[in-house]
Amino acid sequence: MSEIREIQVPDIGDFKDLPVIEVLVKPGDTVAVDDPLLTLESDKASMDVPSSEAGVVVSVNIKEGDRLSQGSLILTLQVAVDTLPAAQPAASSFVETQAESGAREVVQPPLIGAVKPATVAPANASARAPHASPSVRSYARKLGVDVSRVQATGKGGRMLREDVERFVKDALVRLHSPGQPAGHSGRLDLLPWPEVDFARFGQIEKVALSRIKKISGANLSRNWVMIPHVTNNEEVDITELEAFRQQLNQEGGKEAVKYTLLAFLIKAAVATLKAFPAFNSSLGDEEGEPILIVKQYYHIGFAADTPNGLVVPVIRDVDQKGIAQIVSECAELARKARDGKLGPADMSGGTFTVSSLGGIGGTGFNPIINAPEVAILGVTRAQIRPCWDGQAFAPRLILPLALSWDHRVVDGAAAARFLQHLAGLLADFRRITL
Ligand code: CAO
Repeated sequence: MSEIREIQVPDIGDFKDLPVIEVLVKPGDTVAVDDPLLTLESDKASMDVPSSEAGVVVSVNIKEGDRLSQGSLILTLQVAVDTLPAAQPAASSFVETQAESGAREVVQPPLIGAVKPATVAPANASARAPHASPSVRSYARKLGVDVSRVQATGKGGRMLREDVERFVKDALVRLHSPGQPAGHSGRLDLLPWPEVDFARFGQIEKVALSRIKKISGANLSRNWVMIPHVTNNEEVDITELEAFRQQLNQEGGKEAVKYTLLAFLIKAAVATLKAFPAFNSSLGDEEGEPILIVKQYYHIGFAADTPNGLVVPVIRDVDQKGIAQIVSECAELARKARDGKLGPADMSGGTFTVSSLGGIGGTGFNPIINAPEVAILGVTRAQIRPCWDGQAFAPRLILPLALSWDHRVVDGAAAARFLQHLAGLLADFRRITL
């Protein structure tokens, strides 16, 4: 069974009337979910619009030079009804490829969420990011080639089948290059991934990864490999803060918000970022020289666990908001996250992330930095502990904190000071007003 579906331009943030600079499919082409259909160009960047469904192209309703906005009809697709993927928010299908200048520019959040990661252009790239037709992408997939690493030589930066083949040949030559002692080549020189026939050892079940898991997995791997992470740990006495939170919740009338620890953590994190601006920055590049881009706005992401995987919605301008507003925005974004309704705008622009596992448990973990941010705060479960007050042991509520930071941007002393400052605010929240 099949039916004809209309594929439209998904949520592309604030962009409108963007010109089509390339149409990548024609009637009769078979496309998979995420295969690029066309390329749009804004004044800052070019971006691929991938297919939200798999099928055979029946008609293409746009041509080069047309101007498109969210909702514009791109094409019609013959879709096999019984093999339809789970519905995804249209907003999740936006892919930005490369800034016009050739430098990489990320408008959408590159770590986690329903947004496809931006393609990483090689550091010295001066040409456009490659575009590959569905058949070339499928060929690359078959050979296990990551198309973002292939140098495209076709017209208009288009990737050819030959480009994929050359990439594979070069990789093989490098693998067998003589005179290069293992581990001294500057490359990772990793062993191939073990291939095991698991079914030989017992019963197995194959489960497809959700779209969010595929995207976040790719981003987390990149961040883990490319960022020199260090994690500092701290414990903070939040006995008074918890009593204050409970009091606020007891005072609340019918319409009152439920004050969460997360909201206080986010507020205190922003006060600490103001005192240590390097933690609210991103590494950049200007004419080949590394620079630090220090942001003077405070948009805080928080990790939210959903049935389909991890997403990071962002609360904007936290420095201008009170705890009650942060609480309601967290609740609304967490609800949208669980319902799979977060759009790119809900997940972009973050400057720092808080990942709280406190509601679940644990005594500590090392969170992975949400690039291009440079630090992330991990929080686990607060526990009552006997603490020495100078005369006796007293029961105190102790909260474990973990701060992972990018060692290219900050150092251990700065991280220790950051955590001390944060702990001081959480231990006595009145200090946030100072
Ligand atoms: N210590 C002790 N108790 C805590 C706590 C902490 N650090 N943090 C929360 N709690 C308590 C809350 O007070 C609440 O209890 P009450 O209902 O009695 O008040 C309960 O745990 C549930 O809290 P919650 O975690 O569900 O709610 P939240 O507002 O604190 O967090 C959210 C919301 C979205 C952060 C959370 O639902 C979530 O998704 N957490 C997982 C994040 C995650 O996966 N991080 C890992 C990323 S790396 O893979």
